[in-house]
Amino acid sequence: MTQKTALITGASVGIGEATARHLHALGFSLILVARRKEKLDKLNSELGGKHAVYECDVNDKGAILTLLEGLTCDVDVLLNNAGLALGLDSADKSNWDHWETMINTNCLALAYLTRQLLPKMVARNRGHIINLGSIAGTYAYKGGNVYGATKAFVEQFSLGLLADLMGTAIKVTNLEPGLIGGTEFSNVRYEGDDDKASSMYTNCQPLTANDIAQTIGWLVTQPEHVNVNRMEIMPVCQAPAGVSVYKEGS
Ligand code: 8X3
Repeated sequence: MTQKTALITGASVGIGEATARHLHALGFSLILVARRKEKLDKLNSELGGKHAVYECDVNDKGAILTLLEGLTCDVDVLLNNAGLALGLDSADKSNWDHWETMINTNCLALAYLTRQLLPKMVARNRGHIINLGSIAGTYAYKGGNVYGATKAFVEQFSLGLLADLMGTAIKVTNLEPGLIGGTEFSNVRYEGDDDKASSMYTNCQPLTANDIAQTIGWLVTQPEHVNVNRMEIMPVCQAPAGVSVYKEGS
C-alpha cells in the first residue's frame, strides 16, 4: 500500500493530537497544523520527527494559502478538527466576540481550507474530508446557541460536499461526538475556569480523544467504495433526552 498523507488542523492537543498519534501508528504521513508550534514540535519528535509541522492559525487565510502552496505531497485525508466552543451563556447574555470567534473558526476557516484543498482532490479523484461536527449540531441544549449553530453548518456543509462530489471517489464524513473529557475543550468553553470545566465530567465517564482517534482510524481504512456520511457518538452516560417544558415557578 502506498503511504497516505493526512492533514490535521488543531493537531497539537485533544482529538487532533490523539488522531495524529493513531494515524502515525497506522503508517500515515502527517501534516500537523496548529497555532502552538512548540507542542507540534514535541508531538512530531515523539513520533520520530518525520512529519511536517506548520504553525498556522486556521483563521489566517494568507497563512493557509502559504501552507498549501508549500506542500510537497498530496493530501489524502483532510481532518478539519480545529474548532471551539466559547461560553455557555444564554443567547441574550452571550459575549459577541465569542460568537464571532466560533463562527470564524468553526465555519469560515473550515470552509476556506476545504475550498482551497478540494480542487486538488478532485483533480486526483482521491481524498477523504473528515469534518469534526458535534452532537450540538443536531440537538439543542441550553447555552449551546451559536456553538450548536456552527456545528449544524458543518454538518450541512459536509452533506453539501457529498452532493457536489457525487461521481468522484472523494469521501466526506461528518463526525459528531458528544461529551469528551481529558481535553482542553471544556476549559476553553469555560474560559479557563477549571472547576466548572471538570464538573462536566464528575460522576460520569465521558468519551476520550482516543475514542475519536480510533474512530477516525476506522473511517480512513474503510474500502474505497464505502462512505460514512454522518457518525454520531456519545458516551453511554449521555443521551439525546428530549424536549423540555418550562413550568412557571419551577
Ligand atoms: C460538544 C459536545 O456534549 O460536550 O461538541 O456539548 S458536548
